[in-house]
Amino acid sequence: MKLIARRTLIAVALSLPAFGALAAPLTMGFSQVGAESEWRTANTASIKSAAKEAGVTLKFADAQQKQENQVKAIRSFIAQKVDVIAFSPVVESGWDTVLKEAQKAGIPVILTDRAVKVADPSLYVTFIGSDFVEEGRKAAKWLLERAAKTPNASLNIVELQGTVGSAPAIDRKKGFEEVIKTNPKLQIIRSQSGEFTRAKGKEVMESFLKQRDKKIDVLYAHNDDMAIGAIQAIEEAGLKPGKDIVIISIDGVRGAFEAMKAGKLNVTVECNPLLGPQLMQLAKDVVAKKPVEKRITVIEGVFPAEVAAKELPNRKY
Ligand code: GYE
Repeated sequence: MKLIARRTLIAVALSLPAFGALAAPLTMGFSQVGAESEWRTANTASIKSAAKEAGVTLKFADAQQKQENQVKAIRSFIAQKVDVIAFSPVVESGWDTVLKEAQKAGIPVILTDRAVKVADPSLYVTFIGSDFVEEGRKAAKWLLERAAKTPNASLNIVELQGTVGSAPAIDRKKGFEEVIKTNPKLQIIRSQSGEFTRAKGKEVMESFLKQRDKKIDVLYAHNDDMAIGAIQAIEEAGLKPGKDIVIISIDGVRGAFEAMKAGKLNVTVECNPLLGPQLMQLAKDVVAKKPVEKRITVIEGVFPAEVAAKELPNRKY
């Protein structure tokens, strides 16, 4: 009798949350793409603060937009025997080998922000991030509606693509093209990578503007930072961004709202970088072997310049 009572007591005590909290904190190895944009800075801040809040020990590595650095970081997380690896893959392909190594070591992998193309989807547990194809479609739909106001005019579009081979660059191009091809008056006349940075966005826009064979009516930039860089190039060329050239971009960072308020950017499609809290919860569930969805998307909006002044104070990144 006495024995049973004591056992029950121990069982109850072990299930109390206080005992759970005494367990060793979960260790996460996180390999970040880099610090290429305002979006990325907000994403990193969200992950770091959410880890602190959730009591997760975070080993954070910045890959400076290089896949080889990410592979190295993942290998070092495996060697350190972390509980879970999370990463935002700079490009889509080339991950099979290193992910197999993680799987062999029994360390679960969570993808955040960007997707990968792997032959065996069991190489990662889950992917949390935006639907980039849909973002491209939203950008194009905004343009179609605007173009409908001047049905006879042809519009020449230049495109600043993100990092070559990255999921957001591939998908944002795909979604945009899918929608604009429904109106033959809309044509992409030039398209080049600006690597998701302001500096490169400016440089590529300068080269677009120098080629004077065709008038540029619209700029579609795969992120706000490249659009902001391009705005500078357009102004230096003596043109009015947002007026002489209509500008569409993606992310919805503070800098974009400021540019819209100043009348220099026409619309931004939201892409939410604040993935930290959800990622930490997911990591805990994954380590506890709870079932999780294979694909978790983020709900996002579209913000035209007309609402920029009203929305700016509400923006969290
Ligand atoms: O749009 C861009 C960043 O992967 C969604 O990467 C992210 C993209 C974001 O550099 O600004």
